Amino acid sequence: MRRARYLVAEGTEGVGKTTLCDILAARLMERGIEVVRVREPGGTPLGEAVREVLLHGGEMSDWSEALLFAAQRAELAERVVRPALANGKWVLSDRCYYSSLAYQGYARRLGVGRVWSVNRPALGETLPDLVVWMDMDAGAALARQQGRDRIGAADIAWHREVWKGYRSLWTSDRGRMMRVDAAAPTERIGERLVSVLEKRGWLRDC
Ligand code: Z5A
Repeated sequence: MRRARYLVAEGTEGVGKTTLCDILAARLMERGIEVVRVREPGGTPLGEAVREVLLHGGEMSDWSEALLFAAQRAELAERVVRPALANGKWVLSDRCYYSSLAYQGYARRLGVGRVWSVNRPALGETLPDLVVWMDMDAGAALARQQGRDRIGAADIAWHREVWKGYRSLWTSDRGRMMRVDAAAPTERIGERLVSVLEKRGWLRDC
């Protein structure tokens, strides 16, 4: 039996995470793999309510923000991700705790280690097999995006700090994290990813 995998697209706003998840989901389903799509923040009734507060509510302290992200993630892990993987379904996620490490830990300067420590307990062993960092100039990525949420409305200098956060995570975590050039054509990014999954033997039906 092929083992179910938990794959995540990460990066600054507008880099193409949702588009990549769409392509990957289609490629996996063509191979008969059952896929569950999720997004963070969100993916559960509680998570969607928290998303509304986080992205469209009023101002809040940086730690309130970090803990709300952690809370919606705990709910998603418990109610959706773990059960899906246990049932042999692959999980494709638009963002995960790496966003909290880059946005809250690094760019908001709460500390990557401290933000990780409030996320870790609720996740247990439910950690992604692969985190695809879609790397692109933060300004060019923002220009692809139409609307801005409360967090995305920050200035470009802050989005560049988020990008530095991702780069720093990638530099120290080449095991779980893979970098792709998000400025490349979407189909090419999808093909590269499928070929990585093939090389790792994850698509083999044994
Ligand atoms: N946040 C946080 O602070 N801490 C956390 O722990 C978490 C999140 C989980 C969530 O927003 C906000 O919360 C986000 C981070 C913060 N705020 N900011 N910044 P979100 O995840 O819902 O939204 P987003 O990531 O900011 O944007 P998005 O809508 O998800 O964008 P995307 O998925 O990366 O891009 P897309 O929708 O696939 O593509 C954007 C456009 O570019 C679209 O028109 C595509 O057709 C086009 N596109 C995509 N790929 C390409 C390529 N390769 N070439 C050309 N054009 C392309």
